[in-house]
Amino acid sequence: MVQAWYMDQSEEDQKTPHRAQPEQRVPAQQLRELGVCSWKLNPDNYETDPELAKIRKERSYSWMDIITIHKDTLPNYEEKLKIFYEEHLHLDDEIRYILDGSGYFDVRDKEDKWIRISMEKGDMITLPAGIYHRFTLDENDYVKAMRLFVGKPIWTPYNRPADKHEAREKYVQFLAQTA
Ligand code: KMT
Ligand code: NI
Repeated sequence: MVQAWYMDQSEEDQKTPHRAQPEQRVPAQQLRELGVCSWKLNPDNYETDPELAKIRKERSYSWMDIITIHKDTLPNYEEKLKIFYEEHLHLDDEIRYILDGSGYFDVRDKEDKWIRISMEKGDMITLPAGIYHRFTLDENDYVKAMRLFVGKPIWTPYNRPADKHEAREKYVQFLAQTA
């Protein structure tokens, strides 16, 4: 299971864990109530892995590419990291599978508090359309991730506030149902 915890209030270095004190872990069930699903897979044979193939088929994750985020490999590294860490939403699900390295996805809970999800090699996650979130590298400064998509990818981030989008309104309704 992915490890997740509530964040402290400090705005310093985004790459550090920022665990609230005392520690407040977030179980997978609570993430599911936010519409966040996760899986643990074997990334060493991702090209032939039947488990990955099954998830992709069942959920129509037909499109994929692989992104490597490291200062020497990603063009406009600093600028992209900044964009990834702006609080935003998308009109579609954001699906990521960590093939190597690690990083953090932060999501807002029902009370608008930040939950930090630690993503390590073998972790796959789906963030639902309309959820406010952000991404950062951790102190290892490196991640290689598969990006999956239902249909053709649309990467557009809508920075907060973006409450008038239908995807957001639908997501808020979804949250109310699981309250
Ligand atoms: C995103 O949308 O935040 C990214 O693609 C970056 C991270 S992929 C691990
Ligand atoms: Ni995003």
